Amino acid sequence: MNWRKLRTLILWILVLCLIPATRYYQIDVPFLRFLKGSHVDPLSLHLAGEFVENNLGTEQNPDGSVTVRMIAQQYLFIPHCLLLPAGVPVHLRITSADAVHSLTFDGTDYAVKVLPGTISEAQLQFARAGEYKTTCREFCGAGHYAMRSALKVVPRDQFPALQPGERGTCAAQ
Ligand SMILES: [Cu+2]
Repeated sequence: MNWRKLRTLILWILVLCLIPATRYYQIDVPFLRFLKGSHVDPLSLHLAGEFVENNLGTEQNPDGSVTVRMIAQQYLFIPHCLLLPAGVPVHLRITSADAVHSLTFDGTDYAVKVLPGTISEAQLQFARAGEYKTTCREFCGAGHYAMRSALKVVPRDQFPALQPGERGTCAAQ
């Protein structure tokens, strides 16, 4: 092989490596999730499994952190108003019942892409108490512009002590 051919070959390898590198967050993460087995059936979310209605909302963990389970669907986030304590780690688990959505909290940099069939996980933390608007930032259909919910962050000592099976939403306050 002469130098010219080798140069072309190396260039092609570099170009081919660039494609997955720039698309990593679109391709590899859902694919890895699929391999890990964290997929759910979007059609039976409300009927059985982790995302049934009485399991949605904020769960207190023994170590002081909280786990939040949510569903994004056209055109709302469930629970519609989320209640969280300030300054504790939040493990978010969210899935979609239909289209691709993106969960964002106004005033923060958090953005979680939500896809039907897989569970999106994210680690969040809200340092200050206050109300944040929860907006969908991925066009998901005709009612997308109205897909807004609320997040209420309260000081740690004002967050209600939940029983093991109990889930916190704004109604719990
Ligand atoms: Cu949307």
